[in-house]
Amino acid sequence: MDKITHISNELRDWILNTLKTGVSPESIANAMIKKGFDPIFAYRTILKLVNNKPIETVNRNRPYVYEDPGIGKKGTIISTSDRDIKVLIRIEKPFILYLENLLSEAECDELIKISRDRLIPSQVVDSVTGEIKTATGRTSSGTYYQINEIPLIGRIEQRIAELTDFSIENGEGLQVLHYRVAEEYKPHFDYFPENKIQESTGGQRIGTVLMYLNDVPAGGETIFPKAGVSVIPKKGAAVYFHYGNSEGQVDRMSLHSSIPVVEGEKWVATKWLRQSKILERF
Ligand code: PD2
Ligand code: ZN
Repeated sequence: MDKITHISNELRDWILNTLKTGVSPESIANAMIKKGFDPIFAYRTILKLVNNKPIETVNRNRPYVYEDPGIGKKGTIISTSDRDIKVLIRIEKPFILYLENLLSEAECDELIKISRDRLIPSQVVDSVTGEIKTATGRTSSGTYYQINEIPLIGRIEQRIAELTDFSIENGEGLQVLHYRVAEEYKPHFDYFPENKIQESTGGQRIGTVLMYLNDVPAGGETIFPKAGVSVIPKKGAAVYFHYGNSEGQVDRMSLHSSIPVVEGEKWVATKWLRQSKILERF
């Protein structure tokens, strides 16, 4: 079949927007080639759109540049309109905060209660293709909520927005996860592969708020292996980690996992934050 040697205005706009989000020109050219574009045409087109700057990305091979996120500029007690949250541990590289008192005991119990009947096997984003699929590395089950689906969710979302300085629109729907004994989530990054970043859905993920809904008798820690950090689940506490900067780089030090539960069960709620507002939701 003949290779494609022209681009529509829509594709041109998409490429320009995607370049702005920090995706490398090389990845876009490769995605075009995969879709049937003539390789020389794809590279020439992208080269023109980046004004003949070198095709190799400006960011790719440079070390990640750490920037203090909004939450990092606040003090050790972060007051939101309905709750004071305490920063107990702060790690700079990768950026991780351990936060006490993000949720009340009653909120944790209620989230577990409403989620129990709607759990389905968890899925993962393939780190190469970006496809969403079930995988042996993630044996938990979970459920998603729409933004402000019920007053409890809306209240938590408002609190997270005040805590992090990311607007509610930058947040994906809250996810509640359940792990039984031996269930785990193997090491992964929360950010997307470059070729799966879409401006209309908020661009790259750059921060995660992981809230612990119960105390786990044994196992179930969240581990950051490259940083040598192990977070022990505590009901109502949370860990915030930040792994994307204004240059579109992502921090590979943010690799993390949930190790197998040894005794009891583990419940968490996750709020992923995008670099811009999510205009299209599913
Ligand atoms: O449940 C956890 O501790 C955990 C660990 C790593 C959750 C996630 N990642 C996640 O939801 O992305
Ligand atoms: Zn994760």
